[in-house]
Amino acid sequence: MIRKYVFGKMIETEAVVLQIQDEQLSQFPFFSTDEKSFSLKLEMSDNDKVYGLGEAVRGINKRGWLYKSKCSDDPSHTEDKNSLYGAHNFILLDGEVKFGLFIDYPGMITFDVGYSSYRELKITLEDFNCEIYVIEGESKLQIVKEFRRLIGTSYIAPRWAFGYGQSRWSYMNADEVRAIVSFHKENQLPLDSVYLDIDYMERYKDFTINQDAFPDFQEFVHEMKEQNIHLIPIIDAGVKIEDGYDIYEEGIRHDYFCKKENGEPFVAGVWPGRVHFPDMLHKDARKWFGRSYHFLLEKGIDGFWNDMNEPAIFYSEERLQQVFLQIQNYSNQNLDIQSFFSFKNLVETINNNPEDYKAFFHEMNGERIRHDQVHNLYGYMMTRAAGEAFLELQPEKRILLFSRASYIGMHRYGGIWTGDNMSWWSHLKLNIQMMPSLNMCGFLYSGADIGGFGGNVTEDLMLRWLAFGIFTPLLRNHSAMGTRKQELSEFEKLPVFRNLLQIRYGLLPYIYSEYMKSVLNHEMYMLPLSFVYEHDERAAQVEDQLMIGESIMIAPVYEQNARGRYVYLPETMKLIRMKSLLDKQYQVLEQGVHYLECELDEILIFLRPGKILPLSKGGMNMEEVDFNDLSFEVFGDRAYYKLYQDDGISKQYQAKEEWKNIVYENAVIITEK
Ligand code: MIG
Repeated sequence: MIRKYVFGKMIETEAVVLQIQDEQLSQFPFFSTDEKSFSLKLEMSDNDKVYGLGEAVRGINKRGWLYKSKCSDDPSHTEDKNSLYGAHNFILLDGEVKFGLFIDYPGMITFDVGYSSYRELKITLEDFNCEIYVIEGESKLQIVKEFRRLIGTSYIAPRWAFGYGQSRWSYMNADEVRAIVSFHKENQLPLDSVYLDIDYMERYKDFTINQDAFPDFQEFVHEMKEQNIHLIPIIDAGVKIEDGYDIYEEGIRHDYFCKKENGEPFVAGVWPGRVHFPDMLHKDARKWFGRSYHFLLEKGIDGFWNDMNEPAIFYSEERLQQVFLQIQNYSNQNLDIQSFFSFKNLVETINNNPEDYKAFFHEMNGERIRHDQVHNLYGYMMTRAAGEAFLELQPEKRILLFSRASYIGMHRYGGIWTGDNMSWWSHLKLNIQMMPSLNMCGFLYSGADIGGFGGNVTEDLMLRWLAFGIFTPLLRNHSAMGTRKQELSEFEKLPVFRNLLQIRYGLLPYIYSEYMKSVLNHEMYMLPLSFVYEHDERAAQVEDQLMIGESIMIAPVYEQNARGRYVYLPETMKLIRMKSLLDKQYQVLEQGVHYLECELDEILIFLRPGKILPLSKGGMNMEEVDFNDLSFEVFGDRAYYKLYQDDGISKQYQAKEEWKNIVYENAVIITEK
């Protein structure tokens, strides 16, 4: 059951797709509301758990910390932070009362989830112009399902986007890309896509190509396609200010950029130096920006990643000038502790400065709105711009699209990647813990930079991260300039990497089927154990194992030098220990806790009783995977699976009646329509 409460007058976000009748505010359930401090309060019992918040730091159960919904360009995802790139205002309280809460509000929200006081959940907004949905249901999964129905069907990626993607900031020219592709071919390492970071552009200008690096880009895209490789270029939010640059000139001509108070376009510094921000919240500007992707689509490009769309601001022109002026006051001075730190602070607070987000404006449906009030919509609307344009330009085809910044609602247009993590073991764990929360909020096509973006990876970390990554829909190895290289060619244990990737391609019929079913049924593809074993208190304590779809559980190793780990089984399961698609060992394990060895070259998959895991024979890319030539892992005398299949690229999704029934009985598999 979904109930809607309207406080004041919300700035439209279009996060919700269902029409729901408003309820009386005086009947607002569970919480006490305080109109003066713009807050909602609820007393929790000691054992209450709080799930959700999508892209956020810390564990699966969010209790005990303070989170802020505020899309932030912050590459340091440490435990002490309160915000990451996304703003996902959905929480689920699981305790004596059980309900979901979605706060539709485009400004900043603070979720104090038992941080100030362990027993109190306090949610504070900047004003009380919002719409709040309270969702009740029988189980956590039921609540999530209702919520997802409310916000509409998640984005569906093309099937090839479930293959392995290789990325780095940046491959500087076509030959560097060719070298990766041939390395993968020569070494039988599967590969479906190579990502192009900012250097493919001409001096970081959106919708341009660096002609020296990629002399005939269209021909190159074609050459890669012949080898079944998709090139995925990045698009940045800021548009370079430069006379003669068509995108800049069009934006100025039509008045499509965000403005300062005085009506002039706002100037920020990002990659290309001075830029303007397209007003993604302005309908016509959005249409224009989206259509600009045509420049790459027409060259055969079929996937994009949208970056820097919090939007990230290195500096604003005004602030920069002020800082230069103020800094002069410090020269020739004897800097004592105070003056030294204020001097240092001047430069350190120059990027993403909160004041700058108050210095520019949007035009939404004829109304002028200050950016900070709608901050969390910017990345969403940039991605929506692209998504809507794709519908118009290539209506029949699925285009890969994911974004860094996001808000709920964006999940209908694209996926997300979780931004600039580090090559740290703790960030592998964060990746594991964040995935189910993202799924709750509708971001099913998502993943982290595998191996870590910043910092230097080691072979064991890469192996363990990949061993988890092969279960995430977006499977991309990405790393930053200046870090140790982390292409697979850099490592010694190539055969192990080959096997891990082969296992991914073997699992694809299952992964894709479960992903599609989750999208179409408004369910989760990666779940906390407690969402499947609803009343198992022990399962609710497990923060480092996940259910993947309906048949399996995983328990990744995420600690340095660990050669195994403790695993909790909520019920008897069949362990499939895989070294490769052909090397599998089985063991039935009773319900309870087990210590299991897991070497660097092994994947542990736990198959539930009565369930089936379909496997393909693998392949070097998605084209080579035969989705009809399947084998089946089965646990129990009778087992059952519903298999979803389609062509992976058109929008002719398979209707539920057509999903295949796979039945195992009397020691044989029967597949029926
Ligand atoms: O300020 O385009 O998160 O994936 O490689 C860094 C360069 C800008 C941030 C993205 C990262 C990308 C990088 N970008």
